[in-house]
Amino acid sequence: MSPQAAVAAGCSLSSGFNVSRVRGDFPALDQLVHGRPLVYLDNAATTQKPRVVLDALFNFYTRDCANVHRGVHELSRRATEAYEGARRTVARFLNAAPHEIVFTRGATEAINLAAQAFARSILREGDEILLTELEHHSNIVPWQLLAEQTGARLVVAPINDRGELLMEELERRLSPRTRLIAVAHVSNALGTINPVAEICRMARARGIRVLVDGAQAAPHVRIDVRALDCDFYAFSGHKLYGPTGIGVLYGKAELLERMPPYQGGGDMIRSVSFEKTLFNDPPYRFEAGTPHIAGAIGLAAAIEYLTGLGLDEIARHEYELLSAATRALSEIPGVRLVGTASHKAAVLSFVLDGIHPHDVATVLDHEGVAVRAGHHCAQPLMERLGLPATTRASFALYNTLEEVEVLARAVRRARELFG
Ligand code: C6P
Repeated sequence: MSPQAAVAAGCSLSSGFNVSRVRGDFPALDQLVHGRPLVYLDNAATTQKPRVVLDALFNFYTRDCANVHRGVHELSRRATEAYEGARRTVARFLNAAPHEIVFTRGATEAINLAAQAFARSILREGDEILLTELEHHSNIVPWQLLAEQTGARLVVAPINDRGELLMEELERRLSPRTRLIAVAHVSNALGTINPVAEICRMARARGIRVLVDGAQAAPHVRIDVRALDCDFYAFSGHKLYGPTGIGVLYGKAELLERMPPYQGGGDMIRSVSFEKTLFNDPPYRFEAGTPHIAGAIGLAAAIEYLTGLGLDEIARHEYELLSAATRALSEIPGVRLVGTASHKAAVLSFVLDGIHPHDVATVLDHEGVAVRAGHHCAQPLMERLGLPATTRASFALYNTLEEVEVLARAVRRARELFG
């Protein structure tokens, strides 16, 4: 197929990925916003949902709605089978075992769970937790709370001006008191893909535990927790085309087994008396109360959808979008790209000379283009970069090269209006 024919057929040039067909799977994309076709480029905040996910939720609530692990009746059996099937799907997606998969409300709760149920018991006064300058607040504040509770202290590894981790500096900050490294796999504000495998290797050699915040990696990067050899891996379903309110904490089995519960309640126990409670095995020990059953089922449908399309095909398509958007915005006078790491996933942050990022985002919204402006819940990073905020376009598998052109036109329009 010629490049022109590929574009006409809705195929991404390098990958043969049929984006027109894919877009048909996402009902929300087919709408006008302020009279213009929606160009949804706020995917790092949350993604739109394919029909298979909506159907999975609908089917659960219309046919199989029951609580899990409790009833002997048919609907409860079906709900339990679907919920535990979802756990197996997530385990395959991460190359983990099902009993290493804890369902949480999202990446934030997953990190809090690891902090309170694991790290709290290994930290002593004066111990160190190593973070990086590009972390999301969800991978800073839980560790700060824990530091206050235990007397541990936070140590921060720096980045360069392109938004890349300075690995020698990171290594220099590892001390005999470092107990844990908590690092983003992909930066939400810059798109930098961090060398987490290398970080895990460094940590392993020193007996340091590693938690990887995979909230922005899971939709874009193939994840293999065994190959990474991380101790914990956290992500959210809603950034991965799944429902909100569901997320995952992967933890190595040997660690989960040693960990005390995070919360108390039903389903996380083996037996309860007023004198003593015996706790259930992992992962149930960490899932107190009725879980988000429909959410887990919807997440599994999203993962099956993604893997059906092909994770490598998706990555190629998104790389093409990011490259085209990087070129298009670089050509606009007054645009400065923020985050130019050599290894990036589908995020493009930028500032426009003399125009506040919120004003840029407002003009873009009027053109039908949804982006995020602000500090992106990464205030220490913004401070490091000397910026109050950026405008951020973030891409997903259903975005097109035509949408990249609409984005670039809308940015030019913002410049005309405010410049
Ligand atoms: N980032 C963004 O617009 P939750 O809210 O639990 O689903 O995910 C938290 C989180 C953790 N780590 C990273 C790297 C993230 O990007 C996020 C969420 C969104 O960038 C909302 S602030």
